[in-house]
Amino acid sequence: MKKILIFILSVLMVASLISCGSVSKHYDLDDEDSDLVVVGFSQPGAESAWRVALTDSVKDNFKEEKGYKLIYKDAQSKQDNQIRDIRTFIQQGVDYIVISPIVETGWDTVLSEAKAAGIPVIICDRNVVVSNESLYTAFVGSDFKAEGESAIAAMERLLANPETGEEQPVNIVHIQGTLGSSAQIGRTNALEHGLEDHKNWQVVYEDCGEFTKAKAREIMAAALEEVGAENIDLVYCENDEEAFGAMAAMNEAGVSYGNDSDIKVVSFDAVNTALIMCMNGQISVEVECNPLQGPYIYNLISHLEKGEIVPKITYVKEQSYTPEILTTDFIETRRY
Ligand code: GYE
Repeated sequence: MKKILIFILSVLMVASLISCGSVSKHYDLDDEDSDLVVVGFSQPGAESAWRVALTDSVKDNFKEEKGYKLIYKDAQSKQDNQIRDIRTFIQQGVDYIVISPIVETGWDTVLSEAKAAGIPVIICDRNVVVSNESLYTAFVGSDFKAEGESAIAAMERLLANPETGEEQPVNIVHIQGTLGSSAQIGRTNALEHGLEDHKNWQVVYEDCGEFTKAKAREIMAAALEEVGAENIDLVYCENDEEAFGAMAAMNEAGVSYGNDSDIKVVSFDAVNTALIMCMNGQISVEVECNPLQGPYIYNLISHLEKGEIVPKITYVKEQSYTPEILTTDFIETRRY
């Protein structure tokens, strides 16, 4: 009788350990994958060529032959989906979570859950604003303030009139990125400072293009209709997709733009198609935003795997371009 009781108790103990998941990690992996380090990667969406390049860069670095298994989730441009994806990673018991946050705020609860589960979180691309910095391990991405300042400095050079030194009025159409994202905040703040410093600059039309070509095309068409092409001197697009949309709208309306025309285009990202347009003078300023962040994230996680301390903030290398410094040879060497 005693033996039967001990047997039943042991069966119950094992069963309860398995069901509450405390025996081991419990992601859906085949047995042969069990030595792999599992990384959950949460992207906000796939709204731009830039983001696809970021996804590819992360996927290329976390391969099985290097000892990693990457679980990738696309939140379809909704923060709620992204939070749900992160919760799924926590339930799966992944080893690391990498997040490119759609907007800066609203992450405290889910990041606390990851922390309570003992899963280190790397924030990449855009940043988060949280009540306690210990809710994530490290950030890798762009310095959006520096990007914006670089755009403004290039605009000052572009718009200066060296002969007269005169400050002509500059009417700007401002197409913003996803509101509340660090990329939008840094790039918009820089323009706002530029407006304060240059009393002859003014925004004549502003709307949010969600970092997409389709939205930006509608915004530019509306701006041309309401303000009139003759009253526009510059279009400040917060990413390349938006610049493509704005240029499409100007093409449709038969409005010329570019370095030799009255309407200049300024854009961020510097994906290869946009750099070619910059080299050809259609876009006057391209500020690079570097999506090749996979190697940086890989490097951080490799150090964490060895139990080493990693820097809290790592900015990726970026620069800006204007037509005269670009060549086909250079553009061909680039990977995005
Ligand atoms: O500029 C844009 C993308 O967060 C830096 O998001 C990123 C931005 C990038 O969709 O193209």
